[in-house]
Amino acid sequence: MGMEQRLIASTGTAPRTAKPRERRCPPTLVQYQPGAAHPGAPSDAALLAEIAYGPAHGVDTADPRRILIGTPPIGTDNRELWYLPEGRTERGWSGNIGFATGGGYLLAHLLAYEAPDMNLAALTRQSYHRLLAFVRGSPCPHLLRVWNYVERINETQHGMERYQAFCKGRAEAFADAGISPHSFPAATAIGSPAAGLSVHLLAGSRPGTPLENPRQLSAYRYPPPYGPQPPSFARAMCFRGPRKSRELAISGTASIVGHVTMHPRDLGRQLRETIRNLDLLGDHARLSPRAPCDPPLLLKVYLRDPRRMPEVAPVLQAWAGQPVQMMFLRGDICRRELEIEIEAHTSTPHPPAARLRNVDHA
Ligand code: 3EB
Repeated sequence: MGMEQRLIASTGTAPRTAKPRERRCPPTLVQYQPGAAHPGAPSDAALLAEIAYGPAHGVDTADPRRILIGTPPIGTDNRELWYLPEGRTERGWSGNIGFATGGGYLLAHLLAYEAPDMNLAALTRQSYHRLLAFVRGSPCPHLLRVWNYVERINETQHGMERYQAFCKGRAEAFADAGISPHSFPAATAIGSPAAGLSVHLLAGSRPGTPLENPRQLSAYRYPPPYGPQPPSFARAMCFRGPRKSRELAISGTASIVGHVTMHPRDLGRQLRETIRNLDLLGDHARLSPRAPCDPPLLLKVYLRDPRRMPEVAPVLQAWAGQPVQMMFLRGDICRRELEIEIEAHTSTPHPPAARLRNVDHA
């Protein structure tokens, strides 16, 4: 985390503190920063979003860039900052959709509640209809990454798990919008006791390249036992970041091989299986093994049981190497037997790391 603060300092007006051997990498599109959300509005014009995590979902009507997600932090507070190194964001509200956009990216979000005449499937379909229409009508019509937070995701209702109802509504909205599985975004879907359905997304002016994991069946091909409609997401999305960096957004990844849950309720083994899945996705896109000058790897870890965090952190730290920014959140994974889900993000500067390594070794 210290590293990324230095990076920001080195591009701003602050005095240069770089030591001779320190690497210079450009500021990244997204970063995790320890600490609670600022009480006031962020002053930075280039900030796309400031996402904080706490006991409930929330939005800030005064500043649509600020959202609160109801998956509480484990250990330290963390904020997630989406940031354009150059340029200004425009922002506003369109109905219940809050948005900020700039430099070819769009961050949009929505928080909606079930009602007597609107069950979770219907609410999800309606919410996605609105979000997809808004994205399609914007200068950034290509979905890259979506986060979904679903109230009581593991409960059964109307003979269906609520996660399945969510998947049904989402799949119907994608079908209605004419979005085929080959254009599905990377995604996370996590449960919490927090009231409401919270969806936030990143979209771009240019499409990304979705990636699948050869070790896992594509989620959109999961067979019927998992629900009437399979989940609508890609395992990862590769896209151009600011200053031509290469961004890799890896979806929530769990201990699933093929379509089968491995090591039910065994956190230690699930962690290792999840790492194998992350490794394989990373191999595709050179996430792992990591070159010495690769930019920070961001890991967001959702745990069903927050007390297990001390077992998980050192394993991930050892696997990832330095530098890594880790955020631990308390959340319910969409299959009851799953204890852990991990999402990741990396940014590789342009020109590629090879040139930066030469500088380092000079
Ligand atoms: C899985 O691999 C685990 O429904 O959007 C991970 C990431 C999972 C995203 C989603 C679900 C979703 O099936 C669950």
